[in-house]
Amino acid sequence: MDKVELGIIGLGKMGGNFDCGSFLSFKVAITRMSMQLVDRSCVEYDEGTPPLSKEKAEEYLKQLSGWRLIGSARIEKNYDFTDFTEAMKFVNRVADIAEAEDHHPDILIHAWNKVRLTLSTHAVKGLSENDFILAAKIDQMVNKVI
Ligand code: HBI
Repeated sequence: MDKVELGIIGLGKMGGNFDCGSFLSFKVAITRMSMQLVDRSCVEYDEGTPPLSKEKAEEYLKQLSGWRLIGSARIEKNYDFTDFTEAMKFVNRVADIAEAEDHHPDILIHAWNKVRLTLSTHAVKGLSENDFILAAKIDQMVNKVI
């Protein structure tokens, strides 16, 4: 990362028409890439943004715990609770995180004490970094509560 930044700063000093806007968005992209998913925030995607490749999704999955890839278009995790009340408490905590990030999982509460969370991004018609960021924040919440 240092090398990339130094290269770009070097280019700026060389003169010519250096585009500061592109430089800044490049720097933001590089900074995001080097951050842990859990420390990042969900973003809004422009129309036409492509979904993540299966390879990239598998790479991000390594930062999560207990989530699995379904095809290449969604990730899923199943939870078992002692009873319905505990399942509901969990779902409400997930709802708070989802609202704070403006990114929302599909939530299935079934068999009175089980929850299935499914994440995908409607805007990209598949998986985006938002899905992994939200999943990482849900994992962190679970680890804090237990
Ligand atoms: N949640 N899973 C998911 N996917 C989306 O594309 C999505 C969302 N929540 C809110 C939302 N999109 C948009 O309304 C905002 O990002 C603007």
